[in-house]
Amino acid sequence: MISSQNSFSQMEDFPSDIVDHPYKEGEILVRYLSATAPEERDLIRSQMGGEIADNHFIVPNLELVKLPQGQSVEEALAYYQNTPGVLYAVPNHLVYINGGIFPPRPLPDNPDPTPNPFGDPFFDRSYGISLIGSPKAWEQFTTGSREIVVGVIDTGIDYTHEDLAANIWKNPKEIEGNGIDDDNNGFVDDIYGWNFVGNNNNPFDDNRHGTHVSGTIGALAGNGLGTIGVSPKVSLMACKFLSKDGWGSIDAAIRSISYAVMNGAKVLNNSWGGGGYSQALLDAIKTAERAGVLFVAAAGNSNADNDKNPMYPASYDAANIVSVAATDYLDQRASFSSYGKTTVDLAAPGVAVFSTVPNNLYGNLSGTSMATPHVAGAAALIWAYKPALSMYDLKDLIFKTVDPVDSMKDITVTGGRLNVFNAMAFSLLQF
Ligand SMILES: [Ca+2]
Ligand SMILES: [Ca+2]
Ligand SMILES: [Ca+2]
Repeated sequence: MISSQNSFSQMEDFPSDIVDHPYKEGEILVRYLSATAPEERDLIRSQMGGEIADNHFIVPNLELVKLPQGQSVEEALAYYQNTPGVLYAVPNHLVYINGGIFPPRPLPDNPDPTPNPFGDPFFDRSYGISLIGSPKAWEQFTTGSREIVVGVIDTGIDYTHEDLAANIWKNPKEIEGNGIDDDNNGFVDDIYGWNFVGNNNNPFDDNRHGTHVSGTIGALAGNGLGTIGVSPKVSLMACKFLSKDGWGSIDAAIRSISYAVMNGAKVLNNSWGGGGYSQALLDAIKTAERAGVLFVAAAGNSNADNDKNPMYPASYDAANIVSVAATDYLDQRASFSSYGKTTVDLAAPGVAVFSTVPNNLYGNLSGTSMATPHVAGAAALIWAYKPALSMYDLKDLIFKTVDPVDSMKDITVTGGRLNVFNAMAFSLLQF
């Protein structure tokens, strides 16, 4: 039943850092000034032989432009960037998952096993859920709410998994399998989310990363199976934009953010990064901010100072972003975890994290990818308890109630590791 013996060797080939910021050939992202009329855009595009490949973005006046055969991205950027009416033109950068590293040694015994409140057989392996005070929060405050939607922007989710299925978001206004876009949201038969890699309605996880992240946010409690997530009741929306091998493009990330925000997600889990600075992605995150959506992002696995070497999207300057470092079961910094006194906010458990993987299996993975969903799950649990909290107040609450830990002192904004119980207890005093 435990899948830790399964091989997943392609993960070991992942680059720890990408210096040259790869992008997709044959297309770029162009944002026009709002005053540029549609016919002017058509003219600008046609003069270079470009065509609209996609414009279903939450960012107004943004298009993915397909370049004509033989035209380089550099040529196209030079043209669009120097054309009146264009706000900016940027490459369609590639990004990758920030986790999936197999722990170098077997999981040690949980140093402080919390009595299992629900009897789920492997809960004591998910040490991080206890370390951040989740069992006390469930006992004293809430076990969460299906009303809170978390967008898992990742490799997809095994939405049939025995320890997740009852917490998977289902589009309430869409009728399955009738070939009609019943809720008129631009996506036909989108029941669990969307697959932005294959552009279809099946966001099933063909990697394992997204399913693992999902279990940390919201594996089911009290079902006699597996483990328990930080928010045992929640709605997990599957926005698949990373491929089987863990890579994705900025345009698909923006479409995922657009879909999640427009379909009711309050928290976005982003266990991915890379690709350098993209104004288009930042604009999408800022649009999510205006919708009151929290954007939780992995700090990266390069053991780097993000203040000097930013990891995007975690390092963008947007007030809804929470950048998450990884600590282990003793609150030591994970050897791979990036950090940053002004750009990385707090830590959460990210070493040998035990969670769900596809096909009703479970396994341990490490990465800031695995730390990030502890924070996203905490945000969902707090919001279930205090739904009127603004996104800014929620973020502030999480930051000011961390457990201070020596390993994060002076290398993160808060100097501490997430404690969801403290946050909820403190919310009684302040809100
Ligand atoms: Ca639909
Ligand atoms: Ca339908
Ligand atoms: Ca369970």
